[in-house]
Amino acid sequence: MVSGLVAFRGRLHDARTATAVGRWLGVAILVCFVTGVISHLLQEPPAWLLGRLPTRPVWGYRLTQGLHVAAGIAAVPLLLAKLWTVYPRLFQKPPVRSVRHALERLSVAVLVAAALLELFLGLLNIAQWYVWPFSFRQVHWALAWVLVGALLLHLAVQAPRITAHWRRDRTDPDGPDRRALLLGVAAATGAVTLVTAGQTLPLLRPLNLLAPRHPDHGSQGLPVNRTAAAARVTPEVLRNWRLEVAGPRPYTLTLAELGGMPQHRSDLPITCVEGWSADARWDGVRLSELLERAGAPPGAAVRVVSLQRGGAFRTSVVGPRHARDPLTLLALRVNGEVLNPDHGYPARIISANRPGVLQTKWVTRLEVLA
Ligand SMILES: Nc1nc2c(c(=O)[nH]1)N[C@H]1C(S)=C(S)[C@@H](COP(=O)(O)O)O[C@H]1N2
Ligand SMILES: [Mo]
Repeated sequence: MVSGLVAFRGRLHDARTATAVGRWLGVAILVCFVTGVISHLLQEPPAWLLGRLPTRPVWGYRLTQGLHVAAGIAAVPLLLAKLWTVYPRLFQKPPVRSVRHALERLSVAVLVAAALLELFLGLLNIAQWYVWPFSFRQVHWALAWVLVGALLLHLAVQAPRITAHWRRDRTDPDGPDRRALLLGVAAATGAVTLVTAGQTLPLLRPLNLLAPRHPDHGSQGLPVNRTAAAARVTPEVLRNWRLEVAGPRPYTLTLAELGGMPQHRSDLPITCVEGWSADARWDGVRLSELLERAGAPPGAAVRVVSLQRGGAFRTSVVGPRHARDPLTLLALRVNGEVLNPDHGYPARIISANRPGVLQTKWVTRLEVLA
């Protein structure tokens, strides 16, 4: 190793430290990956899955997406610590010793680049900073597979070292330097988790200092991601609102007629993919009753169409189980008040164990799907 890097030798940069930090990072990435796959499948279920998506537990998606974002945030200090630990190896000389060595280094380069980019995109997304021209979700999804593939390759290549250093070496005990480093990394990881997890964990709410969202800041006790103004749902657009239900026996309802139907109550959280979630009390008409009235067959799915003009979340599909679930409402009220325009006045979908992006606001049309 060249002399300029001497300061980077020593046990803070050895395989034992790299293994210790690496396994925490590995756990965080694994949690992100598994929960990310779940989130992706819920948002864009393939046809075979749509009819099988579970409606319980009602807090399922809240848990998995809360974990996804918390583990992603925790991975940031872990990744930085890991890179700092292996730093001398990233700049070793000569850069390439053999074909095998070149391939190994190339896989590490892919791993580092994918990990940095994936976490960076995720952070920008939870800050709602959509500065790129591409679809966040498609890129985040594709990169996740690159990252996991490169990680598995890395684990395979490094397996002998990892197993050798998994346990503490009794002949070479952790000195105060390594203990201090690992403690510092653990403290930093714990701290960023504590000051952001309050966006989904009610217990940690008072500590929610850094998360972009505070679940109880916002009108009617809920945050708003897209306002009526942003969706161009103006008073003129709302003036002649009707609910159209298209199916074997199509019909149309005014708001007064909808309000005259039996009203039901659901206590359900909204869980945004960006990691915040909040409980709310919803009142409205059961989706299942609206569909029955249209003569929908029992296993039918429904397309929900919003008044919103354009945009990816203008429509959503409610799968058969959710369509039949007594908790799924076309909600007219939230937390005891008529929905305000930002929360989807006059009517929105609310359902259990589903991502927030599918809880379509400003609903004007339901289409029974064959
Ligand atoms: N029509 C429509 N519905 C929508 C959205 C949207 O952009 N357009 N955003 C969704 C997202 S991303 C979330 S998290 C929830 C948030 O609901 P809230 O604003 O009432 O809290 O609404 C969903 N419903
Ligand atoms: Mo969302």
